[in-house]
Amino acid sequence: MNLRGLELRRIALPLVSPFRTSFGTETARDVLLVRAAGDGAEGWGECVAMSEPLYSSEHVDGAAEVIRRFLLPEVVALAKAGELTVPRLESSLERIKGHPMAKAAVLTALLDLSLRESGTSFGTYLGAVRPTVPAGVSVGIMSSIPELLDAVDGYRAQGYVRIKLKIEPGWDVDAVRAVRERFGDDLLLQVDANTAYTLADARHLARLDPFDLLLIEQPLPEDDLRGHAALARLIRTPVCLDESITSARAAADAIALGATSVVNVKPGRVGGYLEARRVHDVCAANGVPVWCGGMLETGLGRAANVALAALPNFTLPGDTSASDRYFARDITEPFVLDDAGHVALPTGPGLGVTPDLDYLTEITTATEWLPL
Ligand code: OSB
Ligand code: MG
Repeated sequence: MNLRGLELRRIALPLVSPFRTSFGTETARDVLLVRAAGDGAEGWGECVAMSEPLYSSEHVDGAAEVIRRFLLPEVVALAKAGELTVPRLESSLERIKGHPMAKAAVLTALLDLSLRESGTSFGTYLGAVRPTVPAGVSVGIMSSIPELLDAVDGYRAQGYVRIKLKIEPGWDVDAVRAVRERFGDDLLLQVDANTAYTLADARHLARLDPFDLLLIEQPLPEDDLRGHAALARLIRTPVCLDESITSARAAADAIALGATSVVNVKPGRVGGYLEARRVHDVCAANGVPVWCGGMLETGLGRAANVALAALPNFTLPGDTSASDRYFARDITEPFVLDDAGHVALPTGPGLGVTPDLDYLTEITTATEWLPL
């Protein structure tokens, strides 16, 4: 890999509708993109940190600062030694604590560059076993039940094979009951609390038991593995962890404790696609199914996620929705749902999609060139 430098590019991309979770409302994506410039080829990595540290401790300004100040020197040192490969960089970055989303963005840009150079697709590199993956959709908290039912109805009409409802205290049992009653028992349905409850809510959360949910995602705080294990013994709905799973080791720990029986895999949260694959592997070895989460990615991040979601132990539909669920216009060729409610893996080298540079220029709010 012959790297000339990294470009940090910040873009502002409006969402088609506000996305409300228990931690806040998002109306536009504020995305940091990393472009790895080689000789001829280039690679892209999307940083999934949000503007504010409300999902996890990272945020976009912080990620940019960490990349320029702490990650770039590691890249430079390996490049100068003629030893720059993605696996080596991943281990060099271990000495920098935390900041998995910043690391994932840099590692993904370099992985994309090296795969484009070798003519290998992300799917082939990661070990994909299917050409398409089933798509679910994450439905935000709404201001009324009729509004929620309309939204779910619309997504079902588009072909989404699984619905995930965002929940919080005051928007949980009634919302789930309404969706179950309206759309029937066959609908694949799950909920995501983004840490909004405590173990004291166990009896309340047990009221979701009759609705046969696939899972409840991250009901309790990120660092409360013991609480999740206790909750899992008090409710019938399977507990799935998102925020808590920060590495393959964390996944192994959570499984051993009985804190999770399904795992949401998000590459940004665990520091990139190599670690995401290890999370997949450790879950597979323990008989724990996984699915691919999302962070409202553009087509660049989505391309890599869809490739990951084609690994064998991704047995549940992911939050790998079509581009138009998020954006009126994506920055790459759009991802679309096929007749079966699946999204196809790009087949070209690397991510297999390219950003539209004219459109990118239009929505860019800042760029910074970091030469090697
Ligand atoms: O918890 O899964 C989450 C979006 C942003 C931050 C956290 C989460 C989400 C989603 C949306 O649920 C998933 C998507 O469609 O990208
Ligand atoms: Mg989640």
